[in-house]
Amino acid sequence: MAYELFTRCQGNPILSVEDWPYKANSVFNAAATEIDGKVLLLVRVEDYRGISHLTTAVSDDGINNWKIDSAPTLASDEQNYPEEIWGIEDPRITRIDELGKWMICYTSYSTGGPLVSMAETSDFKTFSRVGVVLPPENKDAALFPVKFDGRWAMLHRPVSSMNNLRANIWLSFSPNLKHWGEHVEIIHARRGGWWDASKIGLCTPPLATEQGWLIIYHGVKSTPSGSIYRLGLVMLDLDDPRKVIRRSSEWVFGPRTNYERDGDVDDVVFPCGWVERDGKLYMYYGAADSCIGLATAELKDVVDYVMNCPAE
Ligand code: BMA
Repeated sequence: MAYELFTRCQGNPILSVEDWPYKANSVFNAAATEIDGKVLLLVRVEDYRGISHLTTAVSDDGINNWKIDSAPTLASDEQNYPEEIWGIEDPRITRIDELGKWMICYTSYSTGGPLVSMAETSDFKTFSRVGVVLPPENKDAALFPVKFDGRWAMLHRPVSSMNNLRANIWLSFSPNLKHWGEHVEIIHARRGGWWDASKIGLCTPPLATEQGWLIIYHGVKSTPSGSIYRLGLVMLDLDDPRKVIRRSSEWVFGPRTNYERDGDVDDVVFPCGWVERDGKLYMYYGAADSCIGLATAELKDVVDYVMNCPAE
């Protein structure tokens, strides 16, 4: 029997190009947050040039009746930010109460490869760019919502040419959200036949729980017919997120349905955001780089699951 911690929404995929108010090839890998009691997704939209931009979709219940911006909400500004020349992708949103705004980490597709850019907003209508915060090749970045010993912290995923491009998750610190240092590698891709042996990367931004910072990461397995993107859980220490407390041995969510197995890139589930409402986690994920699915779980069950996993 297939057992999964998360339950797919019956209406999946909850968003696809058929819902889009303007011409688009695919909509996927959406960041998520709450604003004015509604769920807001910042969706990666790929146009017919193959270039991505970001567009908001807002819903009262986070499931139905999405109000989608009629034009791109945040698109490349290659005049002022040349690193965005081939598009902006895969955003992660962090609400920072101390600053009274949201910070967005996203991938800019530059001529030198993917890199990490950051922008801020207080309404998801106007945005102000911080610019490039980490050079290529790097992606899958998200901020913590609080400071640690007076400095901000960000998870991200640089790629090294060592070991067949195996890629691991790093943590860095900053006094001002712009200049980053104290880099430390904290979560490693496994080896051999493991589901997360090829590459790993952060998916959802860290969520504070009593037991620690909960994150979902993706693990890639290379197979003769292509890569499979699946999801695992990690708990980081609440006071010192450099410490990994727990990590799931098994994947907790993977491509299973038609819309996850078959698309522009087959066999991909890729969440960039989640929200917690009344103890329930709503995980929004890109499916096969083509549409957006929703899967839910009780936060308590997810925390219990990961706390029963082996210590790292
Ligand atoms: C990753 C990212 C994601 C994408 C995934 C599968 O490297 O680029 O945007 O969903 O590959 O194609």
